[in-house]
Amino acid sequence: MIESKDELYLKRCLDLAIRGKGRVSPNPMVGACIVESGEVIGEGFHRGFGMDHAEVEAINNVKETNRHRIPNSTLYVNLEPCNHHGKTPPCSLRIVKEQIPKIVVGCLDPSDAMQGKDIETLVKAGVEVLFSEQPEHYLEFNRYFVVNKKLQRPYVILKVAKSRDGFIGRLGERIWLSNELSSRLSHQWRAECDAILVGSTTVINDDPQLTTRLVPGNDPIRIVIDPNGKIPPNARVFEDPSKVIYVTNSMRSGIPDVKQDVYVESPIEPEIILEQLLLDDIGVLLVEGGAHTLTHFIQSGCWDEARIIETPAVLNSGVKAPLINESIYDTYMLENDRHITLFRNDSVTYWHAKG
Ligand code: AOF
Ligand code: ZN
Repeated sequence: MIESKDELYLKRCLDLAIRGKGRVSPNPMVGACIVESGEVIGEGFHRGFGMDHAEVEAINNVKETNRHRIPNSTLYVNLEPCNHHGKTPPCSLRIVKEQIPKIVVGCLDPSDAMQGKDIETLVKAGVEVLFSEQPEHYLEFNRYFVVNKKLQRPYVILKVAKSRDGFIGRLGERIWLSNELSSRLSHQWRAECDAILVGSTTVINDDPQLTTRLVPGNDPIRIVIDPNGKIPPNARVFEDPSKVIYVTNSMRSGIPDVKQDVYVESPIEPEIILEQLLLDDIGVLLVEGGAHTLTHFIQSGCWDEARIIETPAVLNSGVKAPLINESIYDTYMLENDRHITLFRNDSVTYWHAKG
């Protein structure tokens, strides 16, 4: 039977796992700890896409003087250990080889192909396997990964900055709604994603760079949707060395010849673009606008989270912010005057716990 101390060690796994945030996608964030006689003798987490899995890191981190304790220990891990040869060998084999007698798991792997199958191998090898009583908590923690596996598309976050009276800007004018702090928050959101997507009107109107220059972290891939090939070749999104994916359904000359750029001729349907992006290992995507692009994603149902920054500015006229018809998930203030509201798309939720 699972005891409350077991759930505490599983929570510890999440504290470890979160250290991989922004580095492991489209893989899950996973942490593991090994406990013997009430003492943690090894801990580890998945550090980056393609790197060792958490269980292997935890085993490798057990000190030489403690290795003899491994065959009496319990291994805790927030996700079902894998049983396949992917970028790394199966963790289940290593667990059996190390003669770990018992494991406690936060949740099953959400992939249809794997769910529970990996555990079977361990059970057959005589390993005792216990499960958390709150698997939804661990699924929620890895909700990006769950969406990737269940829907075969990236986890989609919509970002909207709007004026107090509900406008996101005016056509033909570059209106600055952010202040220093909210810009930094937006850059932080970017850094936690694999890619940022904008439509052609945003590029023509605002000429954004779409980098994370205000915070430490990786620059995500920039994705530009330009159905009719209207973006000028000297737009700033093409300047930076990080990769640009340019999606159009009308190939034309005049687009800048930057080596890292990938040109995709595709129907401009969110479902089709997203399916392709996951194949390119983009597990989490930030859609930054403008109104047309955001509305397209909202109408297709292909979104998971929306983050709205409401600023004190009053514009009186302009492009209306898109409507999100979901209940508010969370809300907080940034300084005294920026209201942040978070929405979740309940129709694509496979779990019900709040993270
Ligand atoms: C991780 N990290 O700590 C665990 C994972 O291609 P691979 O070999 O890295 O395998 C990735 C899959 O392994 C992943 O989709 C998930 O099903 C499983 N468990 N993955 O990246 C980990 N434990
Ligand atoms: Zn593994």
